[in-house]
Amino acid sequence: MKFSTKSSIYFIMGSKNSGVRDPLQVVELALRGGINHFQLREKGDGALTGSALLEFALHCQRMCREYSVPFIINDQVELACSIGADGVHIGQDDAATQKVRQLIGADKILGVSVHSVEEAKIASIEGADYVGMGPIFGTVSKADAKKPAGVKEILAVKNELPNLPIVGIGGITAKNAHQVWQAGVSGIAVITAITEAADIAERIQLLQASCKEEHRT
Ligand code: FQP
Ligand code: MG
Repeated sequence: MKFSTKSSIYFIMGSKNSGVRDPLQVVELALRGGINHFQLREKGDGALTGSALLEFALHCQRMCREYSVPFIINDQVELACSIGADGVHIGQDDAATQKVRQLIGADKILGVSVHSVEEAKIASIEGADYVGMGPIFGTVSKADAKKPAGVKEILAVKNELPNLPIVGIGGITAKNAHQVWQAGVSGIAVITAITEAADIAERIQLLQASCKEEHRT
């Protein structure tokens, strides 16, 4: 399965990201609202493990299937393989790209976090379908996040590797998303922009509109 290059609202969430709301209900509302990709990112304080994680992942997978939204798992390649997820997202400190590609097979989606043209070239050669780039703005969702990098490096990667889909991440909101689309990304990844929205459907509409208004290719 290849990464769709059409403008994607790429929602990332784990069971601890939904505040007072039920995480599965937030995922359901996001799917109903029209997200295009879903990544299960279960990490940090109180993260589910073992059979509880398996059950949560299977539930998310089932819902994604109902909406024909690719279900991608962050970091945990073994879990992704064991339940037949649609894809995996890994970073520079996670398993090696080539090895993960071998494990998941050619048909699955493989996303790799990169921070430079050099890393993007390597990821692409080693089998990435798309690269995640950020943090573009300041983020509260990742404890070990690097400093905000803006869109400069995204422009450089777009210039060198025009056919490699890029997903922007880090502090993206409905208000600043147009800057990210303008840099030429194929998708914008958000956590809190959706999890903290009072009205999730309305927020997703705004994120979608941010692309239509400002994305000129
Ligand atoms: N881009 C994306 C995506 N998803 C991610 N999870 C990351 C970047 C960050 O390994 P990584 O990946 O650097 O950190 P962590 O495992 O803590 O998320 F493009 F898919 F939006
Ligand atoms: Mg990772």
